[in-house]
This record gives sequence, C-alpha cells and structure tokens, in this order.
Amino acid sequence: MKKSARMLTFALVAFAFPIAALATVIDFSAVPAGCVSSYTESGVTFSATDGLGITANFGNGPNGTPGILGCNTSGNSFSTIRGTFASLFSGSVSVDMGDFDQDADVITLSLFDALNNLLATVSANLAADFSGMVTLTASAAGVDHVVFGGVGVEGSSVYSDNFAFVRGNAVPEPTTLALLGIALACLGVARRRKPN
Ligand SMILES: [Ca+2]
Ligand SMILES: [Ca+2]
Repeated sequence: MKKSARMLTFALVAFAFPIAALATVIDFSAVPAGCVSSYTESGVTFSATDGLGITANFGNGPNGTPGILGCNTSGNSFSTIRGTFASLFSGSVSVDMGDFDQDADVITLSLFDALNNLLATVSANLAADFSGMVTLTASAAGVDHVVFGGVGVEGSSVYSDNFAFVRGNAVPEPTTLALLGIALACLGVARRRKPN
C-alpha cells in the first residue's frame, strides 16, 4: 500500500472508530426473571408507563433474543415502556421494536424533557403480516426520559430490544465530513511531498 494511502486509511480509522465506540447498547439480556417494577442498566431506568412492571419473560422476539414488554397483568393491555436517564441526555436514541405476524402495530419512540414536553417523536406502521423488528431513531438535547412501544389490537404488544444511545452531536454528518476533509488534506500534502 502506498504511503499516502496508508496515511488516509489511518486518518479515517483513527477518527471514525472513537465515534462508533461511543454508542451504548442495552440488549435486555440481564433483566431478572419474572415481572420487575423497573430495570436499570448503563444509567437508564426502564419501567412501564402503566406502573405494572416490565418483563423479558415472553422469550425471544423476532430477532431471536429476549426483548422487553409490559407485564400484561391487565388482560391484553400491554404497557408502553419508559426509559429515564440518570442525568439529562443530549444526543441520539434508538430502539428496535417489532412483533410476529399477529396484529398490526404502530410503533413510536418519543423523547421528553424534565417537564414532560415532547422534544422529538418518530413512528412507523407494522402491517399485520409483518414479522420482524424495525429500528426507530430520534435525537434531541436535554432529554429526561423517552417512551417507546406500540399501539395495536393487543395494546403495546411489541417486543422492544437493543435500546441504544450516543451522547453528543445529534447530527454527526458535518463532523464526519470535516474529518474526511482533514484526511483528504493529509493525502494531498503527502502527494505533494513525494517526488515522482
Ligand atoms: Ca435482546
Ligand atoms: Ca403486536
């Protein structure tokens, strides 16, 4: 590999890798058995918005690993899930939600501030014959808590999994472009210094 190409590769890897490493992912594999009132991991506390608790006892979701749902202790009305940050969060939040092909669901991820003002929300429609999971992502500054889940025939009867968040710039594209520019500038300098 030419020296200039090595320098470009190094610059891209050195700048890109720390950005990717900042993502924190909670896969709910450590949720205790049974119905729990709340579950805390990586500075986020999850609970059911109806106060009845959450559970991973429904087993593997469509992605083949356990996800969480409301405890469904009130018939078929599954609760949406609330995730509360230990301190105000600014950045991007994502969560996978989905179901087996039993009913149509509308999945939603919403971000709120400490006064319960809606900061950002995103949703998607899952058809009745859809089996799988969809990742929803939203970003905002000063997030106190998020609410996610679905509305369907059986309430929020969707599996939620892989809650992930990245602190910092909610719109990383300009930074990435700037770093790419620096890398290309290094390549240009290397080419000028190298005699043909
Ligand atoms: Ca999982
Ligand atoms: Ca469902």
